[in-house]
Amino acid sequence: PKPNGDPTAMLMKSYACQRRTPLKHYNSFLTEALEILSQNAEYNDNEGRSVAFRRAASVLKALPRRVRSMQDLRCLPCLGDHSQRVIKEILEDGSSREVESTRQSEQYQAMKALTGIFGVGVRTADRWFREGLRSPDDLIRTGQQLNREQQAGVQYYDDLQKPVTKAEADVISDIVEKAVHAVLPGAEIQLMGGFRRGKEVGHDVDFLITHPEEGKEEGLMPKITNWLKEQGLLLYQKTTRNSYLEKMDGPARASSNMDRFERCFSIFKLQKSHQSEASGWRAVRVDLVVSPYSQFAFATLGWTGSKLFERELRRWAGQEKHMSLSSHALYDSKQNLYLRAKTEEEIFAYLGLEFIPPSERNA
Ligand code: TTP
Ligand code: MN
Ligand code: MN
Ligand code: MN
Repeated sequence: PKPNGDPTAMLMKSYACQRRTPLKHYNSFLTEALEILSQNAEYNDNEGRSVAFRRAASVLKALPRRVRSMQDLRCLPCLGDHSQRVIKEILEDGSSREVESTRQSEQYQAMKALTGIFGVGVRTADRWFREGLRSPDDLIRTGQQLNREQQAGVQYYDDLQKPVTKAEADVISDIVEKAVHAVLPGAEIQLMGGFRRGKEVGHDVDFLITHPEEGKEEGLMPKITNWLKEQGLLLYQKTTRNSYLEKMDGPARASSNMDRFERCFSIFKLQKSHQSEASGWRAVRVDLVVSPYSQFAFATLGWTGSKLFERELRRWAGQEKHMSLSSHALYDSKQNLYLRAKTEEEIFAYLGLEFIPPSERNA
């Protein structure tokens, strides 16, 4: 066969933001393995390695069929030696020794349990691991100093481990809509994150809030959280003020993935619909973000994910277009100006990318 005879190989673009990645795909048996190695690299503070495995997994998610032999991988981008070795072993033996020993390792399991606590990042988890701690129970038992966020994380650990269903997300959407409209009529609320990409479950529920009259959204978050508190719907909340100033934060900092919107990391008390269940409610993680109307398209793009898709968009903007993309703005370094956009479609167009709908951003 001709070297370029495989249409799959020819069509596979190297940036995830150039490809369509559906939620359901044909290669979970490989991508789950690569993502364990990615996760483990992250636990070991090796970001480069972590991203490399994640990019390799993402390429396989975009394939239109199951990989059956190494031949199927010819000409595919982003598959380094290490990823190929892992794939080869799985294809030949059914599993990879490196992946299985990682999965079983004490460090991987402890880091997974500890970073699984709301408010605990890799650095804190790693410090605890080196002190001999392995689980939330160990933290309680040894009386570890915890901040307010981590205390809530430990307190609601079991609930927050359980996936949030789409049905639960819809109930939360109704509550958030009611709260927002009670304090600011005319405000617009959009479901973001994994649920916007069509996921059936998530680890939290994400919302973006704005108002068509610029300025009306200022100081909105405390009003929303107060309303929710009065209704007894909040178990925990921490609000951070908007700290974005275009002149100071624009081009220089725009490539950072942390945005500067007014936001609230919270835990909702969600009443269960079936009273037969053992307890009448469960805890659910909810992220609320408020954006000025003029930045809404950028915020929408930035908060839809997936995380790899976002990372690849920013990399594409910087490396291929000399632009700087954030959840606030798109800055063109060649023309020295900010590019205004009202829709996600316009942003893709500025970036010279084909529009990818949210359901195909599951990179
Ligand atoms: P997440 O809620 O962390 O991820 P998710 O919704 O894709 O997946 P899950 O179902 O597990 O909840 O983040 C949602 C999006 O928000 C993600 O694309 C990145 C973006 N985001 C920011 O822009 N800034 C931030 O500080 C965080 C935490 C997320
Ligand atoms: Mn290697
Ligand atoms: Mn989410
Ligand atoms: Mn979130």
